[in-house]
Amino acid sequence: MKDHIIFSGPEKSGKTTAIQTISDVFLLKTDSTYSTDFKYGVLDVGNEEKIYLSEVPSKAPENFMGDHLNKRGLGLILLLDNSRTSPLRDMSYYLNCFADFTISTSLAIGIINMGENNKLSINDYHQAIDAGNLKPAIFSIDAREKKDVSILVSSLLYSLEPGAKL
Ligand SMILES: Nc1nc2c(ncn2[C@@H]2O[C@H](COP(=O)(O)OP(=O)(O)OP(=O)(O)O)[C@@H](O)[C@H]2O)c(=O)[nH]1
Ligand SMILES: [Mg+2]
Repeated sequence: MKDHIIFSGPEKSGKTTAIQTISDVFLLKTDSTYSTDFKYGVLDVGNEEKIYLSEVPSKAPENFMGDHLNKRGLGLILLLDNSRTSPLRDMSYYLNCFADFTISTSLAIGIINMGENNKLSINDYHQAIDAGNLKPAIFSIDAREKKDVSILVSSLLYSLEPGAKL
């Protein structure tokens, strides 16, 4: 059963914050069944179904995509930080790390700190990604705002299953 959403992205791009912001069960904790420390949250989607929100560390994230996450992953939420030196390079690095996973699942991208500098627009991200033939939803978000993170997660779920509700 596919019931995990993977959160990844560079360090301090808001992964833990986003999971915490949207999690229904406020028990963000480490699951010792994984080989490393995984933070995760839980989203209650009704009918006693739950979606697990799992944070993959920023460094060498593909190394943490064990069988469990590969089999149970619904898709990837990639968080980027527009205030970093090379956010487009960050995007291409993480998309590459997860290429095998996203090809068979789904992808949505959230970008924090869009308002704080005018370096890049959402359109710049879209154009950079076009080269890869991917058309994910890309949103400017504040990972501390529940509405923003909900829209991002919803877009990932809608792209998988029209009619899915949060
Ligand atoms: N300006 C801004 N700050 C944010 C946002 N989301 C999180 N932060 C802050 O950025 C810092 C890092 O947030 P985390 O959620 O820990 O980021 P992370 O991606 O989990 O970081 P690592 O796990 O260490 O890679 C914290 O101080 C947050 O309060 C956001 O959308 N905008
Ligand atoms: Mg974190």
